[in-house]
Amino acid sequence: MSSHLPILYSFRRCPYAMRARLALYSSKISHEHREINLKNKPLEMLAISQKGTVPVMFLENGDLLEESLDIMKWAFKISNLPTDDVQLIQENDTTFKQALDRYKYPGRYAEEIGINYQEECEYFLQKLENQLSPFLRGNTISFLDLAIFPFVRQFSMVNPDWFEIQPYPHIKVWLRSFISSQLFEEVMQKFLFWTPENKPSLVLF
Ligand SMILES: N[C@@H](CCC(=O)N[C@@H](CS)C(=O)NCC(=O)O)C(=O)O
Repeated sequence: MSSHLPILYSFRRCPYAMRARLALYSSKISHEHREINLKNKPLEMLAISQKGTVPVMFLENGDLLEESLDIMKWAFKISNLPTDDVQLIQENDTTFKQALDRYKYPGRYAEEIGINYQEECEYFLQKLENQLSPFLRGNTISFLDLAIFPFVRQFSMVNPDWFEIQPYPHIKVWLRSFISSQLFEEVMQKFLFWTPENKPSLVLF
């Protein structure tokens, strides 16, 4: 069964999928949500997007958005909100994300000997701490906040007791304001894994 809405293939805890959903929900874009099992990806998704990562968004006109930032930009364009393509997002997606994966999963990567990945992550956190006022672009939540927040949340959850006593007052307020928001609650709602037989899960605005 299918709807006539854009289709989002997503995974609840994936930070890339989370940023895409944050943009879709804050832009109030109705869509069909397809929750996937990363260990058993549906053939329907792999047939349209061979690279096999989420999020993937399949538009009504047949276009495909295979990068989370492209989904965000598409959503923001529709709702006439300004997008952002700054160095900070690039840094988040490269050096910070690499260090975060190694901090989160010690022993999984070969090159980690002698490197303190928590400290590596903190170079980036310090930049955010200095820029937050109270959001990354001033008084209102912007594209930049939505793009980066899920990754910093992940960092804060690796060792929450340690994080709680670190001197990042602005980041902590920023994280709390997101985590306690209605937007975040909506974006984190739970869906069963999608199957073609079941009724589609529609997110309607
Ligand atoms: N550059 C991609 C990265 C997406 C990505 O790596 N997503 C992860 C989940 S968080 C994934 O789908 N990995 C494939 C897998 O685990 O098989 C984007 O921004 O959308």
